[in-house]
Amino acid sequence: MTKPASPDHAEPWYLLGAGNMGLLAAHYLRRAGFTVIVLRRDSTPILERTLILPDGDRVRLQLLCERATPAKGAKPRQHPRARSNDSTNNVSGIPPAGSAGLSRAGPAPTRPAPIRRLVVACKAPFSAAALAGVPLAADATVLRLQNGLGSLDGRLPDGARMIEVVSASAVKRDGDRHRVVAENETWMGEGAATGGPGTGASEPPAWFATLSAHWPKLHWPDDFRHRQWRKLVGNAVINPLTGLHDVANGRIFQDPALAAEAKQLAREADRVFTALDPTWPGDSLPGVRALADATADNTSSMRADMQAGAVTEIDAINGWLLRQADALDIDLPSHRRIIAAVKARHP
Ligand code: KPL
Repeated sequence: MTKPASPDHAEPWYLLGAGNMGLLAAHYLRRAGFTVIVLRRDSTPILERTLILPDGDRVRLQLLCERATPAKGAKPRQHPRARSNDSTNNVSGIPPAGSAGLSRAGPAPTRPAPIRRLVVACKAPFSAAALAGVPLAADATVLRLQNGLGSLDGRLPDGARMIEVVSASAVKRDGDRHRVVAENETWMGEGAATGGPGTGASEPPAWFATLSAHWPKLHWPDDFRHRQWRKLVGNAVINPLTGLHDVANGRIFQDPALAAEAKQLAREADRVFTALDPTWPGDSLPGVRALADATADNTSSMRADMQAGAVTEIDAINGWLLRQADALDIDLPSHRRIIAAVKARHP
């Protein structure tokens, strides 16, 4: 019987949403020695994907999968600590996960073991459906790696610890390959329930130090909330404008009409943030412009969704701002208009 690398490694991380960012998180978690198990609605046993890192290195990811909810008549989902070590989660071309979570020990439980660590990386509008029936432990730790805000509010057990993840990294899908275009800063911080605006006052969990040694540029900053809001305003300006006008991010500030709309959207967002937190520095536009310039050739995620005829994340991004504004009795005419325009294009 092999032992996990440390007691902290014994608890596997489950992943909901094995898309671009979910796979990148899975790769870093595995590099840090954690077991990662993908939760799926179908019975795929192993998910095979290739991650191409910025230096051209190819990482062949083979991730164990489990059904998020057991199929009728199927054997109950086993806790991975009770599963035999057949090495199937250990052939990814990245350093092995020690034997974390894959020992031969222990009898099969008679009911699904509650999940204690979960990464939610699905698109925000699918959060409710993705979480339905997932047996989360009352004290589960949940990493929310999604655009926008509020998509998990009211959807987790009361005792769960939700940690927000904001990443400036970019990954592009190309068939079964996922190309990491940029490995940029990633910030983690406490979810809304425990962290006050701009405070980021909490301590990181014990596993954070292990993970940050393997996840490049991962931080637990004191001003997490402000960083999260800066990302939100970037998405609230760039995503709907690029989606509606079907342009790359860099086009926004080259086109005077789009630049004027961007200015209005940023200004309205600043009014909301300032009302929520008087220490908010305001003047978000230069940061939005810098983000658009830094990702000039990118197809924003909302543009990609609209090109694919899919539902967008507008409700979690601009919709979140509008819900805050409504509660504060602030009018956001530009956001209202752009939300309606994007939603009119939803399938
Ligand atoms: O996060 C993004 C997105 O497309 O969702 C930006 C930063 C706008 C990059 O395209």
